[in-house]
Amino acid sequence: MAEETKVKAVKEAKLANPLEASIDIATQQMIKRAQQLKIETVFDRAVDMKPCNIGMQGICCKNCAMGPCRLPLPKGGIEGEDTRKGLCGATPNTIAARNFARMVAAGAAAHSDHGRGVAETFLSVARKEAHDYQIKDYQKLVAIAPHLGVATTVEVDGKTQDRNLDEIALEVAEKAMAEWGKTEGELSYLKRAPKPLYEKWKKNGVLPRNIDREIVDIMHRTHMGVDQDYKNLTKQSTRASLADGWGGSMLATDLQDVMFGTPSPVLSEANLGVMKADHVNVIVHGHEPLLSEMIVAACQSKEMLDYAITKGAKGIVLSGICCTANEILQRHGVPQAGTFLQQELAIITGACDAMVVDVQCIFQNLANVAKCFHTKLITTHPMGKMEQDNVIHIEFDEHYAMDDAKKIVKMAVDNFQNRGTEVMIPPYKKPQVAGFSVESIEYHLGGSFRGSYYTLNDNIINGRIRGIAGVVGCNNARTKHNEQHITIVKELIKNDVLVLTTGCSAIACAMEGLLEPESAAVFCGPGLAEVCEVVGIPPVLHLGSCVDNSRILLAATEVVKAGGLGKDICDLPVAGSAPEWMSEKAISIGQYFVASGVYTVFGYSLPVEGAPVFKNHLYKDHEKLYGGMWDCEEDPIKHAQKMIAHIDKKRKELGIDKARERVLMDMADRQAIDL
Ligand code: NFS
Repeated sequence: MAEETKVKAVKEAKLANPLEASIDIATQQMIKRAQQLKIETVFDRAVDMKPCNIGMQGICCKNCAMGPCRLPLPKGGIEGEDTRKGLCGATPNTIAARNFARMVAAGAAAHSDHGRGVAETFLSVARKEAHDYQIKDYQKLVAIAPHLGVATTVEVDGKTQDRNLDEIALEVAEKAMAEWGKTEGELSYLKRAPKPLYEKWKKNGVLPRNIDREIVDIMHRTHMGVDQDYKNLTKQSTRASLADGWGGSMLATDLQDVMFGTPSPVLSEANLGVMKADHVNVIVHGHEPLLSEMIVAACQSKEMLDYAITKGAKGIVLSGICCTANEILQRHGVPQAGTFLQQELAIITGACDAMVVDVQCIFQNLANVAKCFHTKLITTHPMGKMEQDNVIHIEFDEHYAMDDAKKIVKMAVDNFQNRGTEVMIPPYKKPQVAGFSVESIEYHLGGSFRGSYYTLNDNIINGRIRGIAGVVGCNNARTKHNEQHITIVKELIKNDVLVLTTGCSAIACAMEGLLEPESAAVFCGPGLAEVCEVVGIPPVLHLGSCVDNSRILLAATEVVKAGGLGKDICDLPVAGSAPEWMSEKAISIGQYFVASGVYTVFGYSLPVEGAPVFKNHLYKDHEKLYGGMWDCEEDPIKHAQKMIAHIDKKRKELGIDKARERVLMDMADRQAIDL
């Protein structure tokens, strides 16, 4: 293309309307700022390029070179027999189920490979080869050991004694590593699920054998000419997703807790306004906390702080984007600069001296944006490099973790003096209380004497808390940034539904002030407001990153164990939601929530619309198989109301719907309820 035409094409590209792109004022201001500086962002690209309608419906097959075969639904729907087929004869159901399975495989691989990295580092720690890390939470180590078949006591002279902790750590590390590739048996953590759920998985033939195998299995069976039965394909999607939720993700969470500490409530802040113009700003973005844990320590070290002062800065502000942000927020109270869709905007402030990225959810366009400023963009993972020449690669090695972290922070400090005059940090941020975990919920909601889930269950039974919702997942530039998350969460808490949140949804809630305990009085129904005020918690509990969705599975299991609300997760008045999902990881999460018995509603659109029979399998048949099922609803109020309707259906089945009508019960009321 001639240079002139090229420039014209760029000029004619449509620009996003900031007010339509986001509900967040800091984001709106920065989109405007980017447009003034003629820097293109994802928001502009989203108005300039529309998604492919056939791909969106899930019915484009590009698994062989006879295609891509595209099987759009005829206008007005199918009348009579559905005769659509690809060159090989693949039906829309086969194609959509194959595409769905590949999304599950990619999502499970991303979470589980993250988990593998953590397990490898943990093994180095247990072998005393990675000196910058230690075991911080021995209590958790001892708690998870039996689930991996590791004994925590030994018999000496006929007496039972506690086993040496170093020995336990080493065996836990080895057993954990084996989960990715063991040749026999099934994943060890599956038995942590309620027994009826485990039995359902067994009956349906979906107990994962090992983590890697279930992912490879999907890649094989979705190759041209293998599995051509949407039900059989989806069965394998379930198996691989369970290997993620109850395998790779759960191991990642557990081992991170053991090494870096199990989260407990912390006070922090969220949104771009956490950056400071007179400080060195380091932003970590991505997913794996191995390096970012070290960067936290390096940024807080006297050596680096003194160094920053010699360079004319008042200090160092570390903040995070995406799930890395959630990891270091939960354990250290490090503030969050923003969600997935704000990554380019953080650089456009002109005050980001270094952005350090590892894997997942990182825009390649960050490199183009960084070129317009002084920002050093540093990739750190052997798997995550960028082709642009302004990107610096510093490969992280867990054996020299602190050295690597200091090198990176020093680079940011040295870069402080290179800032241009174009600094604009939007002055918006909100305080938040984050840092919840299965353990800290038990402590907070269980009361100081009991430390259990009984009090939570009591409050659900007596109707003060109508139910529990997990609201999780991404931003998607095809929806208004944060609008769905916030509208849905507000509607849920208004109706006395306690919300557990992770991922970018949690950051969105924090930016809106919903993670402040004070928000209970403003936004909650009377029952939930009362519980939150008495206990001193926000109505939206931040449980961490997306791999920490495993915490939601275990919290639900604890609720089952505490009694009075049925025998399985599918009996509970709970529902799940990913309002603005975009990543393949979200599909894997959705599938393991559904297969664990949770009614799960996605926003935006699911790639199943072009294959109605397959869609019906996910939305209806799954309820019979696992007790949970998929749904999709774009309208946020209807979305929340569908979740509430499901919660009410479960309350009715449990016979506690009457309690809700009265909400506050006396002793006689309680005795009248036959559970
Ligand atoms: Ni989850 Fe976390 Fe955010 Fe979505 Fe990406 S950061 S792992 S995938 S975008 S929630």
